[in-house]
Amino acid sequence: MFNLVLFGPPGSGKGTQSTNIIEKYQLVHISTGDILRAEVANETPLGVEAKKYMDQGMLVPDEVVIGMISSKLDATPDAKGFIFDGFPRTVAQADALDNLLEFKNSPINIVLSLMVSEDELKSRLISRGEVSGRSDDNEDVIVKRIKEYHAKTSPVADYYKGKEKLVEIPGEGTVDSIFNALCAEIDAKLD
Ligand code: B4P
Repeated sequence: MFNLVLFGPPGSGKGTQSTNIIEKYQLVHISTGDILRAEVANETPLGVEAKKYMDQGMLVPDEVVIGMISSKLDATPDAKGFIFDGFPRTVAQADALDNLLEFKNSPINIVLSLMVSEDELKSRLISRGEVSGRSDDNEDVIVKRIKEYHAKTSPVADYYKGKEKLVEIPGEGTVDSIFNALCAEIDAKLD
């Protein structure tokens, strides 16, 4: 199995690059953002609860997100591997993921961290908001999401650095050039 974490701040291109990576490497895509948005759209109890946090640019509580990941892993026992997009977003989530994967005897192989400046993040998310209709893509909420990232998510990079799994990739440039840089790192790990 090959397990990859695509890491980075909101708007760094995790969703964009995951789409290309799953196609090339046949990995199962697990995006906590997509799962949560589907729960919100279906107005499930989990979605109603999660929306309160998402609309304010805050992270959804760890226990909710970890439970979702655990069921997703159980639902695809024959996967060749997983790409985790937008998860883990706290050190507690990173710890829980390591524990879940230990049961499968298949640890995280690599964590690719997309590096994008704050001005570029804001401008991408504001542009996306103009077409996506996402309730968290407006300027006020974007600023809060970036703040939440610095407070709770950036320590996850140190967690993986300590395990020698983190590779930083420049996340500005064309989608294709960034994709090529990601593939070079994945291929080097697969060899
Ligand atoms: P996510 O859905 O993960 O949202 P994101 O971080 O904004 O998106 P991403 O980085 O994937 O950006 P994208 O590729 O779309 O999370 C949403 C919310 O859900 C969170 O705020 C939180 O509340 C909740 N949540 C999710 N996971 C959670 C967790 N684990 N724990 C707790 N809460 C959680 O790119 C953005 C834009 O940039 C797009 O418009 C794209 O076209 C553009 N773009 C991409 N690459 C580009 C490039 N190279 N050049 C120019 N533009 C580019």
